[in-house]
Amino acid sequence: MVLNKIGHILKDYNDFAIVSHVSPDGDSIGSMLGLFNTLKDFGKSVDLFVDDILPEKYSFLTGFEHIKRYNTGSKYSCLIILDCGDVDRLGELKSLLNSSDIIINIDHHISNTLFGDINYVDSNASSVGEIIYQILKINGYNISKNTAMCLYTSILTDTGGFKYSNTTSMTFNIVADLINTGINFSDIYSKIYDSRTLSQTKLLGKVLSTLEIYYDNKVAVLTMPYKLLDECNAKEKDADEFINFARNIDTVEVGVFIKEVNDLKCRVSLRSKNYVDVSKIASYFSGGGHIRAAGCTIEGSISEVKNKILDAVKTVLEVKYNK
Ligand SMILES: [Mn+2]
Repeated sequence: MVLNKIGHILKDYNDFAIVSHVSPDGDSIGSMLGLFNTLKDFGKSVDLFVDDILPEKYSFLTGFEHIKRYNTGSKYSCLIILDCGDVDRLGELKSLLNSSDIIINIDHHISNTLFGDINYVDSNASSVGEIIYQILKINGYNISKNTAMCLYTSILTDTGGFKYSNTTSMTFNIVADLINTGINFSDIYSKIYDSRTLSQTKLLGKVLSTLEIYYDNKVAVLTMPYKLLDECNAKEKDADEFINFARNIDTVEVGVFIKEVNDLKCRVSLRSKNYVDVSKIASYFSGGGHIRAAGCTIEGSISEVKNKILDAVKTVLEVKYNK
């Protein structure tokens, strides 16, 4: 069985590199560090890589400070790739593929291209954290409190706080076991979800003040002129979650967030609640995504882009309005 095979490699090999995707999230960071902490307890040499800036809110996890962005040409006996559907998700760290004896690919994306020498892809797992838990359990590893914090973070974030449909009874069984190690799960929750930097909070205030409502209160639009980022000393990433404030308005079906990239184009995020397929709207503008969450880039000033996207949303809403 693949999980045992992976277990043997974890025991037999001595030097590892663990790498995950660009735009790191709670699952990629949590699963990397969960595995890292366990291997370190067994005296293994483990290097960690992510080709991106890391979200600070995960810095409370043990080992976070060891995650490096660049590989300076080291060789590894075993390269473990987590939460990546394909090798392009590694960014520049794709170079690591040629610097190890064996590649283990562990993932939960159904689209995984099985690029490893050993592949374990479980699309029923809520998160890679859940898979790492199973690998450790099946192979007789004791799960320490540090590892449990990391795996809990993985599962918590990839299930959206246990609210997405990928949450199963297995998820809760695993979480129960992790909680039994004595982790402070409410503290982890508030570190991840109840924490915002001052710059982010200032930016949120300015973005919320741009709120506009259309089509019988079914569509909410937020905009972010790029000058706001300088004014608030914030980065575009700081605004990632702001679209939820548009979508979460009780009467709203479609939330739109228009981020000005420069004078010539804007990035648009779309979220829907119950019945609108926003991926259709995004693909009309050569973007993509899922039914309830999608995005695209549209040429034009904020007001031009707003008009274009509102026209498209109107068509999909299939209701007659006189502007
Ligand atoms: Mn994941």
